[in-house]
Amino acid sequence: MSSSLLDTGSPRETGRSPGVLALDDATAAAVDTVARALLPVADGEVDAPGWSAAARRLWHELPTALRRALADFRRDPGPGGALLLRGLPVHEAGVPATPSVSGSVQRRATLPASVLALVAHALGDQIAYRSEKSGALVHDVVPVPGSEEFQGNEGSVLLTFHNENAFDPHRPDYVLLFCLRADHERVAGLRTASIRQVRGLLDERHREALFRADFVTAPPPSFGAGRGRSLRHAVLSGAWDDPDLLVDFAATSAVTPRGTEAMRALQELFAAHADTHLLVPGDLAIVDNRLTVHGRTAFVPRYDGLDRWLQRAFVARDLRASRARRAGDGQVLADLTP
Ligand SMILES: O=C(O)CCC(=O)C(=O)O
Ligand SMILES: [Fe+2]
Repeated sequence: MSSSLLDTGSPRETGRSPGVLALDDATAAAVDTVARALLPVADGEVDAPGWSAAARRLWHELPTALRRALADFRRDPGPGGALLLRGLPVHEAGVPATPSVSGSVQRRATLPASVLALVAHALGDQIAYRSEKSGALVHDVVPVPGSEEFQGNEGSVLLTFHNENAFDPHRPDYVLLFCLRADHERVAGLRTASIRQVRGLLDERHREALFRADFVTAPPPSFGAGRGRSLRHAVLSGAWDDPDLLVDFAATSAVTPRGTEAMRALQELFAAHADTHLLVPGDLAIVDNRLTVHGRTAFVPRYDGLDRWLQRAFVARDLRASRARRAGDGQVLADLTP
């Protein structure tokens, strides 16, 4: 199979694997109230320690149905390894023009940033990386003029499947993607594919090859070029019948021919069994980055202020594990030292 056939993202919404929680109006209104209580804290500075500290306390005030769904997902992310929350408050009429500059982030508290922080703290601790998007906790995922072909979230061509920050031993456990605005043509699909969806379909010899430490992974372009690559690692690890997954099809390469063949087989299975989510405003997708890769189908930006706009946050389940990389026990991880 040619590589162009491997990864043709379908613009149709597919799949039923991820859990979905659609909030009713009363539940959404209750979330709105809690999110608004967070807005003025720490003078509305999202990256101030006081803001996250408040989010860590306030998420307990979220409606029970939402907290229960998040606790269940945290314990067992299900076959699809992703959870889609629908109907969260974004108040579309008040959403400003979609930014279009490279590296765009949200440092001032907004309603979507508050919702992200509350959901993040229900799952763990919100983290960021010093070298990515200037270390901010809330990232804009928007198309950027001139970056159309970029294999990163500023591009608009097909974005191949990846575990987020796969090269980093302290990669996030969860990636949160909150939709403020869909693309004009409603064809940009967030795609998710979990190893649980395809593990039973992998040939035994491919599975065995993927369990070997025969792979290396380079940092993504969002970290800037030339930051070296990971130590050799396995793509599958842990339980033979329910493994963890670590791969980025744009950045991981095998050091053996059988590894290359096995990665290709895995990529074909993901392409065939992925779930595609055409996110609309108020949808928040939570991807379990230990089991699930994600990507995005292509779309055509217009750069008219009404382009697709997601806001993104990362979560670590065990913040302590990265303490040596976090000055002052903050939430921003320093670069990996070579
Ligand atoms: O644009 C998307 O739907 C996903 C982009 C992505 O992979 C990311 O922001 O981590
Ligand atoms: Fe990503």
